[in-house]
Amino acid sequence: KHGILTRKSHADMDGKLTPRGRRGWKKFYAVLKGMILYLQKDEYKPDKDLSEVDLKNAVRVHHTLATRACDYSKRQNVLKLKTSDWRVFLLQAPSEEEMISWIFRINLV
Ligand code: I3P
Repeated sequence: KHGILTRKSHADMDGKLTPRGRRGWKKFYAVLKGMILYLQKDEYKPDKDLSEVDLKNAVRVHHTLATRACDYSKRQNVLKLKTSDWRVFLLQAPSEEEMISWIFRINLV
């Protein structure tokens, strides 16, 4: 599965809140492949190698819980990812349908 997702980092690897200055929203081209959600700067190209930044932004979604971000109301169609290493991300999808589809697919991994 792939598509546009806009990400906000809420908590870091240690479970501590992401500090100010790194809490902004950023748009990515997301690709879910196997157990990894790649958040890429540019559109998916099958033959192109991932950049170092793309690899750094990739999230292992094994044992990651995706839910609708019910407690976040500033934006629409936002899902919440809680990873097995205690990171928390908010991801905004372009539509409710897309948000539900991402939640479903991530929780299947
Ligand atoms: C953050 C940025 C986010 C905002 C966040 C700010 O600043 O303005 O858009 O979240 O508020 O800290 P920075 O880019 O300097 O990290 P919202 O869009 O959800 O308001 P927060 O600290 O209350 O999460």
